[in-house]
Amino acid sequence: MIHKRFWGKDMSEALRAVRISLGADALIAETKNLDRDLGGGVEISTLVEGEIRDEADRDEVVSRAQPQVHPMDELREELALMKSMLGWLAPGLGRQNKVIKSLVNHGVTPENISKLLHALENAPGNNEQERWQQAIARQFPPPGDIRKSGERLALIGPSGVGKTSTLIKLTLFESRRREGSVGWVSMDEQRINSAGTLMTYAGILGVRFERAGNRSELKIALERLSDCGLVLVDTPGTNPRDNDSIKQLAKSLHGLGALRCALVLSAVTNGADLLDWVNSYRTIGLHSLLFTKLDECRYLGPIFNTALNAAVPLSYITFGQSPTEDLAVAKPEVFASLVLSGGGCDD
Ligand SMILES: Nc1nc2c(ncn2[C@@H]2O[C@H](COP(=O)(O)OP(=O)(O)OP(=O)(O)O)[C@@H](O)[C@H]2O)c(=O)[nH]1
Ligand SMILES: [Mg+2]
Repeated sequence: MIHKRFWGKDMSEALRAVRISLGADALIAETKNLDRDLGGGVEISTLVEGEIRDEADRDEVVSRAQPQVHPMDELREELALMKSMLGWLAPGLGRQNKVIKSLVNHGVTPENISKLLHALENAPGNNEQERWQQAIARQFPPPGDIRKSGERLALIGPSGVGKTSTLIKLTLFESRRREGSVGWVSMDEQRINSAGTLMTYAGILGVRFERAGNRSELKIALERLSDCGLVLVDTPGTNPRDNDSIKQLAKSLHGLGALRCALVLSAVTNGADLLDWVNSYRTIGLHSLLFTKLDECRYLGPIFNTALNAAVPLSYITFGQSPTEDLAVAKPEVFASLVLSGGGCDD
């Protein structure tokens, strides 16, 4: 390794000289502000692999005469410089820190990254990976999956997010974990096909089936299914921005004993809408959040941020169209490993 020095009239110019000569991965050993009687400006010492052949190998002075640069190239160059400077000022935030890079790539907000860095300080673990895993997992509330007995759960949410498919997946998943019969109530009466399809599935799976168009019919349906260990209620899709339809749904579900609500949201939704929608449905009383379509989405930042900021337990995630395989309990560790793995966006 040899030391090679670069000068510029200021830090940007000196760093630009380093980048042009050695590339973005140059190892910066030291920077100095030079006294005026030494010519002023900034000197950067770098470490370079190789041997000294002549003095030109050792020192490089930036030419003050800059060629004409296109504004976009200048902007790109400025960004690259800022990146180099950040890497130098805070080596932990540089490219070497794969975890932060992965979180940034996924779209986790700076506020949440900062929360995680804070949690990392006290996180247990035998290595960096385990400590990150713990720091992330600890940010989530315990999973709000279905109770072992007597659960009555309504799946609510915007249209097309996967409420009905998830109800079928949940039944198959939970049937493996519990004894006793399962009942379904379809409130999706406006669309005959939807309730009809569900009734067909109920026949195939041996699930008790009821329909309900309003609150009093739902009350009766729940009473009829009172001997079922698990009852799932399918609701029609609502527009999260339409307060009236949300109020209507709240009226239908309110005050029905043990009935709880899971808000179903598609992972393929931008973060701002996700948080907005959680707040719209909050008036109904949310027991948990359930994210669907993880298989369709590459960037998990939006659901990660929502899960962290909404302060509502997560219950399940779905990640495909197979009713038998594509659902899992949303354990905090699962989220941690999904964002730590880079989610395929490391490149
Ligand atoms: N790729 C993928 N598709 C899914 C997933 N979950 C549901 N879908 C698909 O999403 C589409 C809509 O699913 P539904 O279950 O009908 O959605 P919904 O919320 O009941 O719709 P509405 O009743 O119209 O509000 C269907 O084509 C499902 O197969 C998932 O996890 N991954
Ligand atoms: Mg449906």
